Amino acid sequence: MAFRWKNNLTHADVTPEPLWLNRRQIMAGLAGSAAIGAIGGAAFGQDALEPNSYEDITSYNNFYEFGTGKGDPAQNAHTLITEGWEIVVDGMVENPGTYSVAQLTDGLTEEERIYRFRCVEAWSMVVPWNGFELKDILDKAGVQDGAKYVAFETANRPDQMPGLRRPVLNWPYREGLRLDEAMHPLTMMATGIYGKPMPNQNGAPIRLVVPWKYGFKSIKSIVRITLTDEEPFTSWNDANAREYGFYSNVNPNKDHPRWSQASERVIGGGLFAKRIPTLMFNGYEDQVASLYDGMDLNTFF
Ligand SMILES: Nc1nc2c(c(=O)[nH]1)N[C@H]1C(S)=C(S)[C@@H](COP(=O)(O)O)O[C@H]1N2
Ligand SMILES: [Mo]
Repeated sequence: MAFRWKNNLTHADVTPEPLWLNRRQIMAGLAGSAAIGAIGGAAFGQDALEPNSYEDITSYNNFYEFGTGKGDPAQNAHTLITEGWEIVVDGMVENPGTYSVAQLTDGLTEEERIYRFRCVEAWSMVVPWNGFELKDILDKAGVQDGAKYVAFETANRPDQMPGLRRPVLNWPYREGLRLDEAMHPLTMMATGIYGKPMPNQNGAPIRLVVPWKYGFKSIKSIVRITLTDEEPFTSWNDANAREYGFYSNVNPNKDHPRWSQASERVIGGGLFAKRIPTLMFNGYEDQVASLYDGMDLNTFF
């Protein structure tokens, strides 16, 4: 029996979601505080979407170091040892070194933020991440004048990451941001979801979240952060430059060569999960469009 698509979208379905939500502030009745005001808070509260379930968020994702199937990370990532995790911070910084997650995040206040996080495969989820602004960490490191980009690298541990045995990508997984993107208040280093420690399959113990870019930009299980003055190597651009650019901004008007990016499937919606129109910059246009003023987003995709 053919399934007929029915347009049953409501206004709330297509309106940008809240930018991010700080539950402690809401509970304290302090909505509209400096933190929320800092990035606008325009849609705050009124069109809040329900977060996906913990189960959805942790059972359907990509982490190729544990296999290329959507269920592989949940099945295989338990072998990653996250105790004693260290991150090298180097390149154009005042305080290069090797830091534990605790040292790197010492004194920072953990926020709870809800993002609609989406991926290049055209699916989306609403995820209550917790963690810190990447900016907080970069400020601690002391970014030198002249640095223009931030490069990130995932752990490369063949004994703990069975997917590394196959040359699907040029390992280790690497990603990068322009410095102004990295310093944006929406860009975070996440250490958990739903207030619990980050599950391995989601990038324990610490991963990037860039809510206006496709999912693959948000690199997991980071072991190195390097400040540089040159555009960094990024794994998906290296694997297929025609399909994946350095910027990877969510742009419904720019089709991926093999599929439309105009709509997305909402995970958790069941067998006939509805598709919703994809929004420019994933709905964060007001907050981030100015970063790309004067750039042709069809060329810099
Ligand atoms: N190290 C690493 N990070 C990665 C990936 C990966 O394969 N390896 N996959 C990316 C892709 S394609 C997506 S869609 C997201 C999915 O994970 P999440 O649902 O936990 O955000 O992780 C991104 N980060
Ligand atoms: Mo993805």
